[in-house]
Amino acid sequence: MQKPYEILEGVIPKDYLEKAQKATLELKNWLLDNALIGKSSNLGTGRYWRGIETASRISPVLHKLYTSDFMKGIVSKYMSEAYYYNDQAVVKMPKEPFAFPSHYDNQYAPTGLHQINFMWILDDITPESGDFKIEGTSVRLKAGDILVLDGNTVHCSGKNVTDKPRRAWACVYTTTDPNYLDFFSGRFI
Ligand SMILES: O=C(O)CCC(=O)C(=O)O
Repeated sequence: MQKPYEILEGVIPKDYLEKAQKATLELKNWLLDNALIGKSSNLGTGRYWRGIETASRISPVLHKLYTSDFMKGIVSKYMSEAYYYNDQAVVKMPKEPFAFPSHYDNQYAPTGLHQINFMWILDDITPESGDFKIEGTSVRLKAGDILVLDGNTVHCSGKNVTDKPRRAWACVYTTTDPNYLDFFSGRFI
């Protein structure tokens, strides 16, 4: 993509937003209730951590949205070819020690694989709910927005110190077939 990021304000239809809010929170509760963090997993990197990788392998609701015509319409504005790769539920529970150090998404993939992250914002992101910084600057994001983040754009986020969960869902596609570890593979566009 041309710019490091773009914010598509209020683009998620209300019923999709509600479905994703519910599904991501259910996944996080499943992860916590079963004390899975740190255990080996057959999703993504092979170990459960606080974010849930390839979430739509577990959630049929998220799978429908990750592969939907709605996403196709948005993704096709940025990518002439797109492959499934990862959809990650990022739910920060109240006071959970869950923050992202400065990183760019492509650093976690093999050299040459380029990702674009279409992050569904499911709750408002404020300095208190997990300050989101892109290239060093805080950005305000609202429930219903999609943050389109190029895989080379440096970003980070803080802990959620509010008393409510803060949910986001990263729908990530690659410009070439990833065919890599246990992530998704296959053509979307
Ligand atoms: O939701 C967040 O706080 C950050 C997520 C993130 O950095 C990522 O998915 O790469």
